[in-house]
Amino acid sequence: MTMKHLVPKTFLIAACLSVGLTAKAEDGSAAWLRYAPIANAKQYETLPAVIVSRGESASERAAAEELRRGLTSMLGRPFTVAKNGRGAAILLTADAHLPSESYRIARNIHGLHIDGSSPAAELYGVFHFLELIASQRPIRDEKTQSPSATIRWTDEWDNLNGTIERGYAGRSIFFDNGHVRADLTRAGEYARLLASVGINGCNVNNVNADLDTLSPEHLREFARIADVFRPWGVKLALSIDLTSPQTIGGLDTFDPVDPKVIAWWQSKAAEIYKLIPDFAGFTVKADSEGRKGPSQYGRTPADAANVLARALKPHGGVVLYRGFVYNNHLDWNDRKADRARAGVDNFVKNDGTFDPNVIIQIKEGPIDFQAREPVSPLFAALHKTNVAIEVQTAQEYTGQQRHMVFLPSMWKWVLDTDLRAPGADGKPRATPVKSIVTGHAFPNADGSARMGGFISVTNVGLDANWLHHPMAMANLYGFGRLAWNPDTPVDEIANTWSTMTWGSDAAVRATVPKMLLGSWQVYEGHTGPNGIGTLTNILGYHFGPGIESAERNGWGQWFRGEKDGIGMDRTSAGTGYIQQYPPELAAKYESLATIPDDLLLFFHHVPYDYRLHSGKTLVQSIYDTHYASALAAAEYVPQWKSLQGRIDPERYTQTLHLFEFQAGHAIVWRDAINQWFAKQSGIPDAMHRVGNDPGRMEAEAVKADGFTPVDVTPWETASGGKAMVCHDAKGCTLTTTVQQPSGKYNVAVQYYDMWSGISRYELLVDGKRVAQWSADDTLPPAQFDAAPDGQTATRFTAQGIALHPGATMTLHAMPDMRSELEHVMPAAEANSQLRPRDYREFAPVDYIVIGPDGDLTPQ
Ligand code: GCV
Repeated sequence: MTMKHLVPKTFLIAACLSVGLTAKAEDGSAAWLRYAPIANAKQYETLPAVIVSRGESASERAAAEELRRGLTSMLGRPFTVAKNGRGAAILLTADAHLPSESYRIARNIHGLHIDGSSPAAELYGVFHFLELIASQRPIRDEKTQSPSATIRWTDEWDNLNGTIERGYAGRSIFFDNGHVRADLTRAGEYARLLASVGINGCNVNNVNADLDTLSPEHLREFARIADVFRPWGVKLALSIDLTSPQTIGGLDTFDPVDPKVIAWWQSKAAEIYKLIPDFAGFTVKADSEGRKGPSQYGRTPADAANVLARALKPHGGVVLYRGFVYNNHLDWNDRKADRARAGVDNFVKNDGTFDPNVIIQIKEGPIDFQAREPVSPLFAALHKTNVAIEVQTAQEYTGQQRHMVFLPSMWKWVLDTDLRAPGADGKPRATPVKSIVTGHAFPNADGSARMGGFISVTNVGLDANWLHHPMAMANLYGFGRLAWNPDTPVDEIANTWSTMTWGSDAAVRATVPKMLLGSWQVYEGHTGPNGIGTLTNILGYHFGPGIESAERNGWGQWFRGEKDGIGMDRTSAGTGYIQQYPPELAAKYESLATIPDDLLLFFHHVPYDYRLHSGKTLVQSIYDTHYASALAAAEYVPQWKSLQGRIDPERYTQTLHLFEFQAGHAIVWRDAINQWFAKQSGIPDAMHRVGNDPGRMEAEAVKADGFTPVDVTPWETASGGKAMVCHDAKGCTLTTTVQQPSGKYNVAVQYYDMWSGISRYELLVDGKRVAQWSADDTLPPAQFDAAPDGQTATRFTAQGIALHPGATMTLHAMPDMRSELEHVMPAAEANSQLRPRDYREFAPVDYIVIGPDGDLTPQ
């Protein structure tokens, strides 16, 4: 008798009903605004069913409609919107006495008031109220809520051709084929999401701006985006190229102090504001990574920023001038050269010369969104200049939305880092980054807070769920929450986001936030240990391991892994970078006695057997951390599986596949880094794990038919440095004889899945097929030709395969031999400047591993 026959029928009906209620198919597009029915709606039964809003503006109408929609859906009873009302009601009102962008929620005998200082603030109040209901919190009078800073923007690196630089979730929601899309529905929905977490600006085009961004034709099109943003209180901003007066204006110069250039910017600003009266402003990337800038004329960043600022000022606009100015042709042989120094070196001399509507937009760390870097010293170096922090929700260096990495944990660490900048008396005082970017640490001369803020490079795409990995949306949500209030605890962000996104089932609530909250450290643990920066392929697309790509070139992301030791010496004896921090913090970083283990290699060059504060040697700590973190990543799979049936199947399955991918890729990272350190240091793993992988059979070592060996570059991204590839259109096989005792095993195949081509694989035991799969892109879109390496390495695991000693196990692989012409070129490429690629994929295989629990254990 099966279990099913033992279960009472009534129980089955109830179970089906409850699953049916909570688990309907979803595509993730609703993000955290799902408004799922809540379990205990009764607690809100006294909430009046009439929403009274007298406001006429589009934002006030949007606020009232949002409230109606959310409450009706969550509480399961009808709510209506009225212009006037008798009796108890929820009243949405404008209250000009409240501070700018602020709202207040209060109850009185007439019902409930949500008051906002502006229509957008009413929206913020409504979204906050809906969040309280979604998380089933009590409704109380709340004190006035105000944002921490004026600038709360996302930057999207979208190109007019519809591609997105460092975008990992499909093509642009704004642009296609050189124009603004005809259908801007998604852009409007995005603005609604942004408003729900208090974001008030969105820069829609790449900071590497198309040169004709400011042409009259494009400006008219951008105005349509501003129109769909407007009801949600989100203002449009644009990235511009400083050469515009020359490239599209036809002038013979773009020298910012030239009167013709000044006049050009003034007239361009007037043209923009005619079309977009609430235009937010410009973002500028100049003198950086090939973008031209004021240095061409011997002018300063302030000269350039101010000419724009003065053109925008009469209309109320601002200039976000990026602090990301550095030389990417540094001399690797110069031990004093240091990219990290660039921010302070380039900007501190201009402190106090920027206009009041200029804000310097500073990346959180001195390099470039690495898994961990110290905070940028530029935050503490500008005392008379507005500054904002730039973080990256797009996970360029942190797993590209194929790994779960909850970035609010990192951002909170950054925002809470106390730079200990001296006060007027010269003594160190509390100056955490959050106090600087909110304008309080270095106020204006009259004591008022400087303009400051928060920018997130977000890069949402046309994928239904915006960022591809459902868990990545926690980062966008968390960014908004921290920008509104940088004191928001990260566990509160994780809990609320999880409940709104995945529902209030107790097991889900107990599991998801826990997974999120440890995930940054897990990722850091198997990718970039001890402050080394990045070990990803910096010359490619920044995803998988490619350790030495950071060395011996002009990009300056060096970690100087040498025979005697590893790490950048940034002490006074080295590049002197540490001295850019205020003295108290500089002293802490300068001394080996006080430098934290997790930043050691960013600041110091130490031997591989250097003893950390943890008591372990550096190299042993690296080995251990990589095994522990890969194991932690692997555990996401069973943790997530424990939630099956408690989450709608569509999002459950998509997320499961991503966790399975992450588990495999964490092993790629672990082995690449550990093998590299073992070779480089010559110090073996005290626990004999590195290079000793029980159950692993190298593809090049088993019986091969048709396959031929290839060297993989870099060597550490293949087990043994080699893989097998199949150039035979009929297919190739690898055959091995099982040695393991009889039992059920997970069998994992480590292979390479290029963006181009779809190879097919089959696993057979004693001639019977036990699994089959296609190599059809779990990976983020490649921006360069793909090859077998750390970006494309992935694995498939066949679970619970019955094996016995002497059984014949065969891997049969069919390469994709179609030529470029036979493939339909993806639109992304047809529109881009990318090189034509080789579409063939020769079914590359690295190794096969048989284990009692396959890829879920450290091998
Ligand atoms: C938009 C890094 C990225 C670039 C990006 C640049 C920037 O270098 O890899 O894609 O360019 O940062 O922030 O300007």
